[in-house]
Amino acid sequence: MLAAGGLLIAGCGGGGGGSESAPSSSGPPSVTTINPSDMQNEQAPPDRLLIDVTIKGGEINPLNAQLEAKTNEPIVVKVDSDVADELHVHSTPDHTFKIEAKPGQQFQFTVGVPGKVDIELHQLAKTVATVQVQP
Ligand SMILES: [Cu+2]
Repeated sequence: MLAAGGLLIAGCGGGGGGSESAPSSSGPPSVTTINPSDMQNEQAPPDRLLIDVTIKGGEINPLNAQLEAKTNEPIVVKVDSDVADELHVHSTPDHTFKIEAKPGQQFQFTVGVPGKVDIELHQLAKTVATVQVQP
């Protein structure tokens, strides 16, 4: 986890921890600079989770990704693959999708029970991502 890196992206629904900001009035006068470059690196709209998976030459991307979703939020898995495999979503109930050796495959599901959901490739025996499903 790299949560301490200061790369907190606002609006992801995560976070949760209380931020303790001690007011320091003893130091030098604080320079307030208004920075017009707001970092906005949103990759996916907040109402669904898109996972872009590439399987090529036995390499899987991403691998062991840590993602978050909400209950009943659509989760879309896009797969470009050069081998046939089986995508297994360890939710309750679980989902199994047949992956073919071709690009542009798309699978969608929702998870109705909060918890950790592993998305696995059973032939390659790898975990693509683990989705923390929030209630
Ligand atoms: Cu499985």
